[in-house]
Amino acid sequence: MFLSPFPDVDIPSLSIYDYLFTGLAEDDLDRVAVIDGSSGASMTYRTLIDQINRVAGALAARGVGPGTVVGLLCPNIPAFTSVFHGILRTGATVTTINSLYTADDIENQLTDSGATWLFTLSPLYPAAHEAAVAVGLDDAHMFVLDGAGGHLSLADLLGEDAPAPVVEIDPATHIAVLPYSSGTTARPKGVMLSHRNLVANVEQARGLLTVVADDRLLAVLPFFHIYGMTVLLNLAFKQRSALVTMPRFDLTEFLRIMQDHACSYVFIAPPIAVALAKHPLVDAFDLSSVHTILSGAAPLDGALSDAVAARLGCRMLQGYGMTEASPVTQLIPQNALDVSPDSVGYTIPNMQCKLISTATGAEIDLPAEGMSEPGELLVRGPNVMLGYLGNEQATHEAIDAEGFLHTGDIATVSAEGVVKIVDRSKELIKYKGYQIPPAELEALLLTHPAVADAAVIGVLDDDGQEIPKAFLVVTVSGAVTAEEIMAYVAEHVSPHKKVRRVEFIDVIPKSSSGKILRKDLRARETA
Ligand code: AYL
Repeated sequence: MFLSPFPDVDIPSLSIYDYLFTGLAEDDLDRVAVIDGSSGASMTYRTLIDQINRVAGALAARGVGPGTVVGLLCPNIPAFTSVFHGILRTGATVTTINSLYTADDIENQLTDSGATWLFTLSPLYPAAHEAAVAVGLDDAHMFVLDGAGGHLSLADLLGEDAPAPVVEIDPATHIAVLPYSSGTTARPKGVMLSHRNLVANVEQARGLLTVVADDRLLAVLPFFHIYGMTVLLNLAFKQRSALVTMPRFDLTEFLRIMQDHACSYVFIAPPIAVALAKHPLVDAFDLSSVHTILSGAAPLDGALSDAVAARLGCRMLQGYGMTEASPVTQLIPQNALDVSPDSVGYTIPNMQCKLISTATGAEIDLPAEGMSEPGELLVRGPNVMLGYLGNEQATHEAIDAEGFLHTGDIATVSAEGVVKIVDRSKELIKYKGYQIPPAELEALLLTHPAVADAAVIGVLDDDGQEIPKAFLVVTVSGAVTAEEIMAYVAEHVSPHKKVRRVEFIDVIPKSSSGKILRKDLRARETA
């Protein structure tokens, strides 16, 4: 077992609302909390807290409270922050929904999470409404933040001026959020994160990231995903800094917003690092305000990291973790200048880790010097989820009897405790940091009449970024083209899940029990 090299931090036993928003000094209340990157409109902490309480009041008056699950389907706009925390303030649980999702995906999450209320925004309204109708959620249970379809808007709720409820929340057991993750198995599952999980992860990470009140954090990574939720939304508010929101990634707009709003701390996933290192447009903007960039959610190449740092003249950090760990478990700290950009840095405070052999399950010894043997990384700490909603079996597969979460990632660790992620043993594919469960694409491909068998794995594109590739066996040779297959998939899935490469083969390699031998397919790729 290896521990965090940092001393434990105290984790206050508070609801996320009390932890972030109770007892702010007057000076802090007057600070800017959120800036809409597109329009420049801003909101102070005073306004934010007032909105949170009004949203909570309006919801509580409708019976929303402990035990209620509320869906939130909304891109990064300032209103996300007041609605998200407003729902939590009532004691209800928020299930954040990927704003790229199709109506089917939304319906599945609403059903599985048991959501009985839904917040959305007009551009997403058609898909949201279709899903709401399918699960029997009536119009009175749906809010459209900017007002559409005759639904109540955020302005309507704020105008009700209803008092925020008084709720009892046991931080350790009360489920705050239900983001969805496949973990190490096929289907997306609701990840039960308690108020304590969320508070803990901010407390564990903030000393290492050293975000300060004068920082402006660029929030292009979605708040619905745990990276944006914890590292942006919650950590920024704890530090009384300002979030600059962007609803979707567009390189020119991203660069403009960074420049015009003098962003200092920028949070990205690796594909954005590729653009920052290589794209000629970057030179057309003054990015001198940026002192730090943190990449997370997928592997970042060390040379790419160095190239971004050199081009922008900033510090490049990396974080690693999983939705199931709220999410951060390892980080390159702001002040640790000697850590290799190829690594994910040190284990954060209050966490214990293990590496186990993928062959035998035996614990791997730590080296006296140099790097250890590779093994599956196991993590334990106050940020590890309560479990998967309604799925005890998956919970027991993910968290062992000693409380260690099995990450499905293969890592090595140095004598100094620096962790490097070297491979992934689970099936999961990450496209731009988003999860794609291959089994979902395989099931869809099998519904195409010309496809006899299918397997999907992640492969690297020319920029070293992971993309999904399908291996297909066709019913009759020449019955379908790669383009037709890709178009068929694109019609049925949300854009991030599209199949981006196709290869026709004679037979899908399988074990005697019928399991796809993904290793063989991966070996074929690198051969
Ligand atoms: P989920 N390097 C390699 N793989 C990574 C990394 C990384 N830095 N970060 C995440 N992954 C992969 O639940 C890994 O396979 O959470 C892991 O099991 O969407 C999986 O992604 C988890 O995917 C931060 C910022 C952590 C982000 C995150 C991770 C959020 C992704 C710390 O500072």
